[in-house]
Amino acid sequence: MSATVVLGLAWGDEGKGRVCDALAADASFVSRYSGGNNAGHTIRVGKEEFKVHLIPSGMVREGVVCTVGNGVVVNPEVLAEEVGALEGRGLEVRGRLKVDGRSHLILPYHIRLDGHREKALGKAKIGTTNRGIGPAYEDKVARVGVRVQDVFDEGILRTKLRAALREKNALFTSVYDEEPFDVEELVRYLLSFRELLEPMMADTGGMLRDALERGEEVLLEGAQATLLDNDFGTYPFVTSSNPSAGGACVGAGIPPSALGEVIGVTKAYATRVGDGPFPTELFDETGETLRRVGKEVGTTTGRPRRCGWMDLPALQFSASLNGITGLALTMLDVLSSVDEVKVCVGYEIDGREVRDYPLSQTDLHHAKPIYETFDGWSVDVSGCRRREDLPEEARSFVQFVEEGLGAPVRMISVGPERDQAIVES
Ligand code: 2SA
Ligand code: MG
Repeated sequence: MSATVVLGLAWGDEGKGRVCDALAADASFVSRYSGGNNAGHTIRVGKEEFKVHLIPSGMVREGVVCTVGNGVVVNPEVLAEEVGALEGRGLEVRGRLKVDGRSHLILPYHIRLDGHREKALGKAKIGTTNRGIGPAYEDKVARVGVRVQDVFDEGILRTKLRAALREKNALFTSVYDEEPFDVEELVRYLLSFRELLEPMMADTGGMLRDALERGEEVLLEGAQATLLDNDFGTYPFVTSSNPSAGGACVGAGIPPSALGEVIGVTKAYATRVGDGPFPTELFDETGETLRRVGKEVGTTTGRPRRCGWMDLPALQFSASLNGITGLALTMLDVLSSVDEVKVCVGYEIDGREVRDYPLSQTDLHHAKPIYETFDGWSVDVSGCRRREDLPEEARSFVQFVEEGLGAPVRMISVGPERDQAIVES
């Protein structure tokens, strides 16, 4: 047995929660390894819909232990809210949820800074979720972060908060003309989470390594996606962590040799929420249709998502970077709403024809997609459970994507319900 990573190949919201939920049936652990409550994972169980932002989506599977890895940034208020909300709906959460003692905390000053940064960027804003993600990771790298374990040592906590606020309070008061943060108030605030965190705090990487040693299946649940990766995404329009497969090992605390499968998830079209280049974005009726039929609204912020056609060179870059061993193609049913389906297979950049995803950000901003057009199928595919059940046009599209990305399709989603999927082994 080994660890399986489920990650997004584009800009997020590919339906990773859904794919994880299906794979969690065979797993004993599901772990988040990057990001924080900027994620929004939706899982449907019968008539019930669960939305989680911080807690791994494996929580809705009874018996699965969920871990929030060292690479995740944890807002303790959101943790408390999500635990309460899931327990309120009858799920057993506390006994099955572990949070790494090395995880960094998102504190109120991070959220305030996130807002100020965006305002200062003006038109060049990133379009963050305003959850304090970037500033929390900055503090981690700058070595002034506060970690989950610090909550259990009041002296250390005070010292660290003082260090974290030294420059920030000067900024808040002199540049933004705001009240400074009070260290003692923050100490009290954080101590109030001791009761919640104490039974949850663990060496989650150690737990996963032990489980792997025992031959159990571990699922690593990606958040955001490869093209939002701080190193490999459309920088600076990215998040501040590494959602790609390399980040899974560092953020979950397991060795690279433990990775077995890497499942890349992509929608049958493309969406992006937040700013940044998106060559295949549609500004017409078709884009509207995809947004309406696909219910493309941000799970965390409620922002309408930008919609467009699948960008194959971008996905090929992601597939290669992550070394995907399998593919999950989601929202195929949404394409039943359009007459023809397009896939970008290259770009025209300042008069040149280019087949590969560009390295240069300037090129990406200038890239005009070159499309391959497929006949639409315009019939309801939600009842299909085998690939043979799909209309021929849809089968050709799936095969084209599968061949283009060089990895076998493991799952095709054909509707929002848990069972509305074609599963291939
Ligand atoms: P941040 O907040 O610093 O991570 O924002 C940086 C960029 O990363 C994008 N980002 C996301 N993109 C898609 N989905 C995300 N999760 C939510 C969802 C988003 C929402 O599932 O719908 O509700 O708006 C997510 N999280 C971060 C973000 O848009 C910035 O471009
Ligand atoms: Mg999402």
